Amino acid sequence: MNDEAFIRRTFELARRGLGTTWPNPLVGAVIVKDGRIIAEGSHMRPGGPHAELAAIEAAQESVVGSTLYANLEPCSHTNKLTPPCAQRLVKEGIRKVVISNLDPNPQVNGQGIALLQAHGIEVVHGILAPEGEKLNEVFFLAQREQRPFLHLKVAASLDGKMSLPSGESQWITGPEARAHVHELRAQHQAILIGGQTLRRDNPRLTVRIPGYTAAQPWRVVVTRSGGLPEAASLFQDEHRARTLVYTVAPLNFPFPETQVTRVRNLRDVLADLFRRKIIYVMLECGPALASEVLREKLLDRMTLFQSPTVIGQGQGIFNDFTVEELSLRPRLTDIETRWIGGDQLISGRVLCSPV
Ligand code: AOF
Ligand code: ZN
Repeated sequence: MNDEAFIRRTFELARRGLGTTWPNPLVGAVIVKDGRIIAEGSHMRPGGPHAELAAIEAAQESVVGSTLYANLEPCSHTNKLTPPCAQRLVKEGIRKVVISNLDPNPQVNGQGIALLQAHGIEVVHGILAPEGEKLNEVFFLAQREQRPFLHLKVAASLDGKMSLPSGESQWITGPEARAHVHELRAQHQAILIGGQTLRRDNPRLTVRIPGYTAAQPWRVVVTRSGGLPEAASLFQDEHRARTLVYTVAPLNFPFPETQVTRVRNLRDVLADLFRRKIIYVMLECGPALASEVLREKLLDRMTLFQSPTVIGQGQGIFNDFTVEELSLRPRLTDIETRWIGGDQLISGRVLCSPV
């Protein structure tokens, strides 16, 4: 096996933590001696062992003189939950470290590598770097922009409609696509909707997968008017302490468990979520909020479940969004498509720069 193959293995190991590592990155590590893997590790949860440490602890033989592969630069900062990895690798007598990406966390960002090199460890970086970036697109964006990554999920018809003019939208896509939404919810830290969707659909926004025991995502409601129905499931069900409300207008809310925060705009909402270490948010909102997020150039990924049916008059996904000229229209890049039951999944990164 060569460097790329070992780094690919670290990607697989990293993915084991998908949904449970936030706000930490997805990291996998393998330790290689005489060309064969002697130990593997994954980072699984914040506060838990980093991937490098998990691999060291899994080793059944001495790691002295071996090569450690990891998709992310080993950390070197000390003001945090767990001990730094770079110092540990030095102590363990690792001879060489091969990684995919630098850690964009300003407290690491090259310093992990510098520490290793200062102790005579050979470091190679940049192996499969674009794939590594994609794997950690959420963590990297959050670190660079200091805000959560926003992922819009929508179900729509061939003609891009989410509902009839009456608001009826249950169900545009089939049962397989709807089940897949629960898999997506489980990967995110929070599901965000607007007041309009709350009033119209009274959604639960929970993960409903048989045997699912991990934490439920936060449910986030953003409202301008403050007019929210108190009987809504989000304020009444057993997860009501996991509901956050952001309101522009003053709001007197009778539920002590639901945290209400006054904001001026969407940026304030994102700043507060980020302060709470919420970095991966799925939007299950309607056209008004989806359009605002797009206008503000804050949409990072969009996943569309497109049903091969026609709705005609109805609510378009981005009804309140206007482009001045075609060359300025937002578009998806790095697209993945596949069929989920009778609906097509189309997912990609959102680009708002001119064509
Ligand atoms: C690594 N390996 O497996 C991870 C790293 O709060 P802590 O102690 O878990 O530290 C979190 C920071 O460490 C996180 O922001 C990121 O910069 C880095 N994550 N680094 O060497 C790992 N998960
Ligand atoms: Zn670390």
